[in-house]
Amino acid sequence: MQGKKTVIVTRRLPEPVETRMMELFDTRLNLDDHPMSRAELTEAMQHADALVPTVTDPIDAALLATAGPRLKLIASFGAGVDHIDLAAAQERGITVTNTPGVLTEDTADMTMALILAVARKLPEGERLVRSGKWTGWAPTTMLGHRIWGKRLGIIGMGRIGSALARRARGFGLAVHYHNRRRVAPELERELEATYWESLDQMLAHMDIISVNCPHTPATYHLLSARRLKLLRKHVYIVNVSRGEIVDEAALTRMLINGELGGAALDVFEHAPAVNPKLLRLPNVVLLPHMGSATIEGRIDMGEKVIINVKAFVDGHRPPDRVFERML
Ligand code: 8YV
Repeated sequence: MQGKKTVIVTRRLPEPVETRMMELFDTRLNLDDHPMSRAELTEAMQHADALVPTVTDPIDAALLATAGPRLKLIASFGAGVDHIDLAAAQERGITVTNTPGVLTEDTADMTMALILAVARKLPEGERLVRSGKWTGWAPTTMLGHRIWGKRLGIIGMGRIGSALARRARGFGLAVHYHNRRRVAPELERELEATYWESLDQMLAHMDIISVNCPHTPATYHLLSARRLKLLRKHVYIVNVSRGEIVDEAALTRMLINGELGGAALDVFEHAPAVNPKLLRLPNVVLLPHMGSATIEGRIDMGEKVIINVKAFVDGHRPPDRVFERML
């Protein structure tokens, strides 16, 4: 009888997920949770039957070229797969899976929280109280902007974009969106969303922009320096997707020059490095990639990973397979 398959998990996962993985597979954990070095990832690629990486592990073509003959599955913990070279994996006959669906509501919540945080100056107010310098209420200080009645332009009307649209309506925002494809008429009606085929056109007419599309070669710097210039001066930009979608240097320049209302960023182009100039700007909200960070969400993501690995080792097709052509 064949022994248990070796599954190497690159980061700590919630305890119930790790426990179940230990029961089912010969699971190797990263007990001190350090982001794995290139050498450690190479080692893992050689000894695993299935690798469970996260966004902090760049699985590029050169690393995939070092994979041992046993490695047949990369079951990524997360929805985004931009850290994995899908074409190279496919070429080597390695199946890639992700964890879609289970982090939708949490990430949409975080997007809404960031819209409110930047428009209503939540971190600025918090910093003032904590500084001990708050001298009391005044009619003209800490004034943000009303979001009710404003136009929200969602870039990417997938699961998270749609979940954001549902919330946004509750906050009185007019929902607009740009997507590669117009969504089904029923969904558009339900969301009361206005479709813009031209991203440039949409950008020129919005008050708030939210980035909710995946990072792919086609969306790299989608919000380029040129496109950012199309935005009106009061616009807030919110990004909970991937930093690479926005030209961060151009965005920073515009914020410094007062050409934008503000930005709320959960992700950064060179994460975990953050442009130091951003740190000095008061109208910028900065979070350390927390979009899906709920214990419930992370357990659900782990559950998806387990189902994908278990299906695969049992000889079935894992439910959340990702192919390059799907992007
Ligand atoms: C995850 C994310 O926490 O799922 C994604 O794409 O960006 C995050 O919410 C992270 O990617 C885990 O690998």
